[in-house]
Amino acid sequence: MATAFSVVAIFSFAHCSDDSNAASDRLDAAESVSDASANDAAKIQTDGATNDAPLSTNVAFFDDFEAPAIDTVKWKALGFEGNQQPVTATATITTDQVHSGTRALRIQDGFLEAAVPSATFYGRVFTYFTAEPGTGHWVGWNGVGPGSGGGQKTEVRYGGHFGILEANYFGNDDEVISDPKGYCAPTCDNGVVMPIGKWSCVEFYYGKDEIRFWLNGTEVTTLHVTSWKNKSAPWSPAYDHVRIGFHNFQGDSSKPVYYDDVAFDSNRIGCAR
Ligand SMILES: [Ca+2]
Repeated sequence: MATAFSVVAIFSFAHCSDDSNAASDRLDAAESVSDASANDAAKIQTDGATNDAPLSTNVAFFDDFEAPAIDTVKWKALGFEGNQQPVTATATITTDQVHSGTRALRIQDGFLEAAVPSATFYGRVFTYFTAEPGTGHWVGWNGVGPGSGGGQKTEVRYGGHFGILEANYFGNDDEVISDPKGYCAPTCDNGVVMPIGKWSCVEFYYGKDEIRFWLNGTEVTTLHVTSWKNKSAPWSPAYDHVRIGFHNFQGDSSKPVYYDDVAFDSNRIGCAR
């Protein structure tokens, strides 16, 4: 198993499809982060379910998905990464799982894209993963800007790989793994896992040659990236759009992922509003 997660495997995703039991062997530390924040999220969810005041005020962009259809002024629905033409079926309004009110966003293998609120920006989403993403490479949250080649945009991505959260840079597919050992050598056992079957508060920051990530109010400091393994600054594009969604490059993308109470702003938003 250890050799399957070698540095060589980083550059050959085809070798990373071994969906072992690693996901069930997470560090206690990662679990405690999830548990602590889950309490906060559950409290907010309870408040939201009673149709109290909106969770977010005074932010540049906010959507609680309470309208009966996707707001096409705010959002454009896309297919999965690398297949970016509009695919409206990937994003629907649902009552299946809600964080606030009576409706939320349901994503099925694709992304919603919005214009960024400012050149550097923070995002806050509540998200509900219905299934363990497995050890394949998956993406959930992207800051995008013009690419050097004029084709697919430069995508600065947060998601997961090897069963734990990670950051990923496209076009060179550089990765930063949430395991403090980095690049999973020899294992990814110290990484931070995405909670499953519960609402989680995910926050991200896209700055100039800097990105940061928080899970349920606690920063995943191993995902604070200022320089990639194979690409030093300047590397950040002139961000023009932000995407939320889900796609698994090497695994099952058929399970829905839910979003609610999405906010973007030039200042950090936090999970409490
Ligand atoms: Ca809602």
